[in-house]
Amino acid sequence: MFGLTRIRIVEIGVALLLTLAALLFVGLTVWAAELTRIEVADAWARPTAGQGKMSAAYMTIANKGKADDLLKSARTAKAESVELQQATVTAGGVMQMRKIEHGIPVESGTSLVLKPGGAHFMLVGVEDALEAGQQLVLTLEFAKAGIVDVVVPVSASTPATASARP
Ligand SMILES: [Cu+2]
Repeated sequence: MFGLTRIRIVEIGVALLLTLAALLFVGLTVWAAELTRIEVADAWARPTAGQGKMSAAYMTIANKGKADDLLKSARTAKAESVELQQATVTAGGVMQMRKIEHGIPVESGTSLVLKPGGAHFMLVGVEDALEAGQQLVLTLEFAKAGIVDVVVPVSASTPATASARP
């Protein structure tokens, strides 16, 4: 009889441990999700011009997680490569674009605004022309959040939903 009781205690102990493990797993999953939460809004990309094989994409990337992150790179099936670029206007009024080499930090609680005249994605080697009304999928890679796929509508100018935001 004593033996049975001991087995019972072991069973209860195992059940408790499994419950604790399950709770810990759920807790860690929630914690990891909170640590890295990237939200993208107002994405759009320019149509290609004529025979041109270039396009640019813009969006607002909000880091709503608890950890600082880094936008490392981007890619799309529609282009040979996607570069992070910074546009600047020289004293002479000439627009220049240079490649951003080591990604762009997105600190916790902040938003990275990629917009015409500022930082943006440059799509290089776009084989099939992009026309307004189409869309493409841009795959972003973050140091902590990992892969984030963004559906990007092609539009000739900043969509109304994008400019309406503060
Ligand atoms: Cu550019």
